Formats: sequence, C-alpha cells, structure tokens
Amino acid sequence: MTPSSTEVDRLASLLTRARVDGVETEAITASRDLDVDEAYVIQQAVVENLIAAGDRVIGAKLGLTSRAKQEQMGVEEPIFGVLTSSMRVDSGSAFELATLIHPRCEPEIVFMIGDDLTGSDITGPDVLDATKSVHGGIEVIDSRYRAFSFTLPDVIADNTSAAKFVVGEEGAAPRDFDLTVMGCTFLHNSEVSGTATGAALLGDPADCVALLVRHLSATGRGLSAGSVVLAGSLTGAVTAARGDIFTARYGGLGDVEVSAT
Ligand code: OOG
Ligand code: MG
Repeated sequence: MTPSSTEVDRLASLLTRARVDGVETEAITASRDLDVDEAYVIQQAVVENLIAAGDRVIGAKLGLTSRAKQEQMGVEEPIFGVLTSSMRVDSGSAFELATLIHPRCEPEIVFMIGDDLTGSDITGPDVLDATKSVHGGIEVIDSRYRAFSFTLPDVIADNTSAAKFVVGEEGAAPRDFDLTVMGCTFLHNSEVSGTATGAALLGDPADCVALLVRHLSATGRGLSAGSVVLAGSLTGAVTAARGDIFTARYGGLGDVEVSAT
C-alpha cells in the first residue's frame, strides 16, 4: 500500500520526534508494508522537518556499503541518507549521549565535493575528478528503532540512522594515493575493534559515491559543490558508552578521534 501524504507526514513526524526526544520507536514494517521508494519519500519528509526546525542540508551519506556492516545489520543493500549541519562534531571533541538513544561509532572515508556532480552515468573516476579532498572520519549512528533493529525500508525512512559525524582535519587530494589500498584501524578505548582497507567499500569508495550520485539523479538531484559525503563504514559499528574514546587511524589521512560524554 502506498502511503498517502498524510501517512507520510505521520510516519515522518514519529521518526522526527523519536530523533528530537531521543526515544526509540517501533519499526514501521512491524505494523504496515513499506517499499524502498516510499521509504525515501518518508526520509525526505523527515529531513524537511529538520530544516523547518532550523537545520541545513550539508551533504549526504551511504550506508551498508561494506560486508562487515551488511552482516552486522542483516541488511544487504547500500542505502543513502542526508547529512545536516547539526550532525557535525569537531574532530577531537565529544558528542553528547543525552540526546541520543543507543549510539554506535564507525569509521568512514569522507569526500569533500569541489564541483557539482549529477548524472545517471557518473563513475568512480568522475567522482575523483569532482572531489576537492578526502578525509578520514567517524560516524555516530543512532537508529530511532527499538533494539537498533530494522528492515531495509525502515532504515531508509529513518535517514539511515544518521545522528552525528566527524571529519578529520587532515585532507588529501583524491588522486594523491590509492583509496582502495588505504588502511584503516578503528580503536575503541585504545583496543582495536576492526581493520579494513578502502576496498571494503564495494571494492572502491569512489564507486560508492558514484552510486549515490546515480541514485540522486533518478529524482533529478545531485551533489552540489561543498557537499560532505560519507562513503559508509569500513568495519562493524561499536556501541558508545559514557567516557568512551573512538579513534580511527587512516594511512595517509591521519587520526580522527571522538569521545562520548
Ligand atoms: C544503518 C546505517 C549504516 C554505514 O556506514 O554502513 C551506515 C545502520 O547501521 O544503522 O551508516
Ligand atoms: Mg555510516
């Protein structure tokens, strides 16, 4: 059943309220059918709610682009979400647990887009041409669903669990080194929780961003210059508790750190 516009608004305000109040809600598919296209319409409505409350779109993200994440979440397809200004946290600082439900941290490769990028035929090399710099990053995800459990359409409607993100200060020109062989070590309170190379992201992180651009082009959209793009977690995500420190170390891109307070 296709949700009516009032049903889209109702589901979007449930998810928006769960996000703002930091209180979990039941997965949408627990009580009704939802397909992927409908889920993206609800996601858009959630983002519009955030904008109406004073937030600003500053980029986009992919999720479930690595086997590690697909296996951890039991969802096997890449997903696309929206990043807003209120999600950004400075590298080396802390994010507040009080406003979140059950946050998890994960290491990400970040693309800073330098030129507008649109089109249904965009490839990885096109993405590298349009990228100003690549950075290491950490994403803090926080599903608004009970027990962090969802199906593919649920997590899409919930803006792909987007909550907070950190971009490393040290950037590099995208063609200065091969992102597919760049190593990442992710540490939780100084203990290694996962390791990967860039190739963990669908073979090539730039191909992930190209996939995002092709997805956006299906609805006449694209990435504008200045957009921040997270390509997806390289390893499984790790639950954050008060006082935890997360460090992602990237070959050639330095360290990124965030703590939970
Ligand atoms: C969905 C978001 C996944 C990633 O990097 O794979 C994601 C989730 O795991 O809650 O952001
Ligand atoms: Mg992520």
